[in-house]
Amino acid sequence: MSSSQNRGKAAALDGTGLRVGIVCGRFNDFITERLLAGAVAGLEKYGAPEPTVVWVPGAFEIPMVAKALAPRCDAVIALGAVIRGDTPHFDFVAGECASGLMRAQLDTGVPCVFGVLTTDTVAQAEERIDKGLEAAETAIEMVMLLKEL
Ligand code: INI
Repeated sequence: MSSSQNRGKAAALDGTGLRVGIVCGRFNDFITERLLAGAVAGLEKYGAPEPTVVWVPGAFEIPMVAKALAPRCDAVIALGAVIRGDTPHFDFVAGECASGLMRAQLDTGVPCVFGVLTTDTVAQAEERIDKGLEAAETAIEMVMLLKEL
C-alpha cells in the first residue's frame, strides 16, 4: 500500500472486543465460501471475537439482513459474488446490493463494508479473493475511526 493510500489509517488495527456480523451470499458459493474464510481469518488476526455469520440466498438479499444485524454489531461485513456472465440481472443485483448497503450504514450509523465482488468472469472473481481479508481490515479500521471522531 502506498503512503498516500495509508494516510490516516490507524497505526495498528485492533479488533479486540468488536462485535462483527457477516452477511454472506450463497449464490456463487464456490467464491463466497473463500471470501468468508478470508474475512474470518482477518478478524482473528486482529484479535476480534468470532463473528456472527448469516447466509442469504444472494447479493440482492444482503442489505436487508445487514440492516437487521447492524444494531447488534460494531460493524457488518457483506460478502457476495455477482458475476456478469450473460445476464442483465447483474446490473440490478450489483447496483441494489451496493446502494442498499450504503443506505443500511447511513441509516444505522454502523459501518457496512462492501466485500461484494462484481466481476465479468469467474477468473476475475478468483483474482480478487483477498477481498474477504480486506473487508475485515476495513471493518476494524472504520470502527476505530468512528470512535475517534
Ligand atoms: N446473486 C448473486 O449473489 N450473484 C449473482 O451473480 C447473481 N446472478 O447473477 O443472478 C445473483 N442473483 C440472485 C439474487 O441475488 C437474488 O438472490 C435473487 O434474484 C432472488 O431475490
